[in-house]
Amino acid sequence: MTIYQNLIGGEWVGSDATRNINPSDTNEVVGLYADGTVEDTKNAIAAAKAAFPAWSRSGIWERHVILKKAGDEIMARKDELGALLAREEGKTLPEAIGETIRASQIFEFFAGEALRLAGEIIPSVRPNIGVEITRDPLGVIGIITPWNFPIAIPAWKIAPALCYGNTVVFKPAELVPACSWAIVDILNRAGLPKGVLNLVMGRGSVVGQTMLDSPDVTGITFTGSTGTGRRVAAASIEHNRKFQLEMGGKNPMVVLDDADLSVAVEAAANSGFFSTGQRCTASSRLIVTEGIHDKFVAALTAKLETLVVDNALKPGTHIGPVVDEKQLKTDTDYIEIGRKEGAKLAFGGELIKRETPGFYLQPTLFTEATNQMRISREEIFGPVVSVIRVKDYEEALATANDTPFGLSAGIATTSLKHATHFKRNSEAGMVMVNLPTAGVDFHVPFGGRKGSSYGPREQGKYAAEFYTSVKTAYTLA
Ligand code: UN1
Repeated sequence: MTIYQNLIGGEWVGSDATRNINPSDTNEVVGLYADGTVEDTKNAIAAAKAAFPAWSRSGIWERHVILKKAGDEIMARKDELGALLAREEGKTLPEAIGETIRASQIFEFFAGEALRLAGEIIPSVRPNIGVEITRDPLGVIGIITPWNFPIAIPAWKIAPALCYGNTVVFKPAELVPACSWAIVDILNRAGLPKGVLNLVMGRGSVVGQTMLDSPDVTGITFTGSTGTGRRVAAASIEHNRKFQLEMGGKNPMVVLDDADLSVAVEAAANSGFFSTGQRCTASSRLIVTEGIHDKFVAALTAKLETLVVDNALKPGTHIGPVVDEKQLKTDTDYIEIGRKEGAKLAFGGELIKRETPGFYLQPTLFTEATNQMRISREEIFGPVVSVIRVKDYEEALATANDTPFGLSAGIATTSLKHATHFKRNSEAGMVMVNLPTAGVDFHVPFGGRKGSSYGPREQGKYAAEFYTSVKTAYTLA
């Protein structure tokens, strides 16, 4: 089998490989991917540092052309890359193709942003002095990505990093190196100068740690678990380094008595269970007012009965497998915790066998949960959702906000008054009205509050806040 290597200073290197397993069919090895060492990571950082001066001064047309070419190739290969994504991560083929299209759109967006770089000219308060405000690139950006969006999250970090003139050391999650390798290969062939984008696949404890320890990494953008996020923060403070964290969620979806039942059920089923519930934007707390509670639970349960859990590549599959054995154990442990805490198991909870051996788990719905239970407070990151019954809108809003997280929040209602009040008073970074809490646009800001996020927003033109440093220059005329 071919070994997919790391890209360091424009050269493909590395041999010690790790196997990437298909969670829909654990007999299948998706590929062999290089296992980066401390030395590889140091070389990658040195290459990125050496490439920075020239790339930071490169023309905006050159950046535009490279990012556009990458976006075009990803779109042209959406079916093939989507299938690769579905094989390595386990989301369904339509979801995986959708994510690949999103990655392409992100490159197209930042190809455009490269041509729109601008600053401000402002008069000084002192006579005969002009003030210019511009944005400089940060330098070497360390990019650390999670396994649940193997192509979109790398795209939404790599594209802005390059657009604003930074160089990159990129470490994808160990479980999903295939799509990362593919987009690095695409960008490399699109004409990036040597050392501008370096790929170091491998373990967090080796590659990630070496990035954290290096004073030459001037910014780190991280999406992943809260625990690792805290380590990124602590190490970055040590180096006075800029950092951006996107961590967990325990996103609420409020369903009010006046909701359109089918809109509420569709939004809840999508947010809670699609992509196997493995999205930081997934909704795992359904906060439902008394008048609609029983009708809503009955309709959602009926909907869950129709959802097919099977091999991600099989036509007709709605929910693919859980990503790996470790995550499956976390999910089943939480199902046990929910039972012990006294929530009522209304649907699912069991492992299932399919034609191919994989990590298949039924979508699982608890009812009669309270907001104080561990299943309502801790991020599970699987297809496990709790329904919490509340009296009225006021109690629903208070319950929605009573969480250590603050990424996304939803409300299903036909009341303009409640929708408006919820948009204003939700303590989340993103609020969705009559829509799933997950599934975001590529051209507008993404991010949360409280325990979910730290630092500037990602995506859209707001991405510049992280990937650049503002400069204020005064000139005596
Ligand atoms: C989405 O819901 O469309 O890790 C994107 C995550 C998020 C991305 C969610 N950073 O799930």
